[in-house]
Amino acid sequence: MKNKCQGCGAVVQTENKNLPGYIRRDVLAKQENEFYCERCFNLTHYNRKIDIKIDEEEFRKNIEALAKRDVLVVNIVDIFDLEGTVIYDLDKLFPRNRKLIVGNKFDLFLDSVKKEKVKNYFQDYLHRNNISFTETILISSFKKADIELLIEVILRLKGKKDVCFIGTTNVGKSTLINGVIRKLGLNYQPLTTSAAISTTLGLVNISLPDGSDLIDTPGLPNHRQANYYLSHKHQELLAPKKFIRPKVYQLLPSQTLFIGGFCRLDFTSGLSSSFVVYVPQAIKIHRTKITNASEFYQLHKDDILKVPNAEEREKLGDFRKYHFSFKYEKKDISISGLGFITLIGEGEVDFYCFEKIKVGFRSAII
Ligand SMILES: Nc1nc2c(ncn2[C@@H]2O[C@H](COP(=O)(O)OP(=O)(O)O)[C@@H](O)[C@H]2O)c(=O)[nH]1
Ligand SMILES: [Mg+2]
Repeated sequence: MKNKCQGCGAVVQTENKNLPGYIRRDVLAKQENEFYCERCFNLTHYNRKIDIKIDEEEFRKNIEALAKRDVLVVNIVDIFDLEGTVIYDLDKLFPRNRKLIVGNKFDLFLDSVKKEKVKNYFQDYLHRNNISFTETILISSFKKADIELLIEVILRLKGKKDVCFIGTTNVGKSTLINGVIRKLGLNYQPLTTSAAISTTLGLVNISLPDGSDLIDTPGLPNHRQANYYLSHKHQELLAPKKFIRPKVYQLLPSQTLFIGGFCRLDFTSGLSSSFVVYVPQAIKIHRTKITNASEFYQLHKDDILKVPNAEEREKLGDFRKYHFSFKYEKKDISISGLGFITLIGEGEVDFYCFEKIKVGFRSAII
């Protein structure tokens, strides 16, 4: 009998409910080959979550073991949160391996967005950050044709080697592996996936038809992504299952936009400009005057803005202030785990966001 949970890869144990891999002794006795731990069962059937965070050391340990082997590395990133999910020391972690870097969740962009353009941006970003790769692709876990493309590229690059999927938490590694299992008709139960972070807890091995292994790994904990600090319910709000509809605001200097209770954008000077907000539907966007903004936040952070709540704000730390200028060229302010705001026009912006969340300023991705 196997000794690992098929859903999350945790080594099974019958002693402590609050540790990874727990399963009741009597339930375990009835299992044959593949089984799920209690946490995976609850997560899959009742969407009930037991919070277990794996630490970075655990991630590094898995990676070191894999790096010693001659595996094809498939690094999944979330193309909607590129800056927040790229692994900047990928080359150091895998100095010798071939690397396929996959931009997942492309479905979050509208259909009208040109894949080629985003792909160029993606590759350019990797080059600028000195991250080497054998190939890149842009896909969505939810599109059959994309899973076929992913399989085709992996088979072409892997030769006889094993393949491991790595990435930060929540980029869709396990969802993609489930797509591969389904598409190839492999005899495995699906891995556990969820909007909660740290769903996968150990290595999961899937045998491919040629006898090599496909390995799922726990994600690298992402301390600079908003969802790391949120409740399970709010993590779900930030994991949309289909495209994000942009919301356009035409602002005059002296106006403010709140992006939920996460960020505040003060348009301090310039010409009337467009601010296009790409964040999940459930996040409330509110426009007001700069002169009213502080008072508005104090009064309405819990009823109108709502997310994050008081407990989450505590974890997210203080607001940090940024200053951005834009003119001629379209720019994005990216907010890791939330989305981005495209600035079109001319002006100066003071931007506030919780210090723990990674904020970037870039040429517009679309
Ligand atoms: N919109 C969108 N969501 C995805 C995609 N792939 C995965 N997800 C969602 O992202 C969350 C994390 O997925 P999971 O496979 O558990 O990520 P892992 O931590 O990398 O294994 C889940 O809510 C998935 O449904 C995708 O291609 N598009
Ligand atoms: Mg996973």
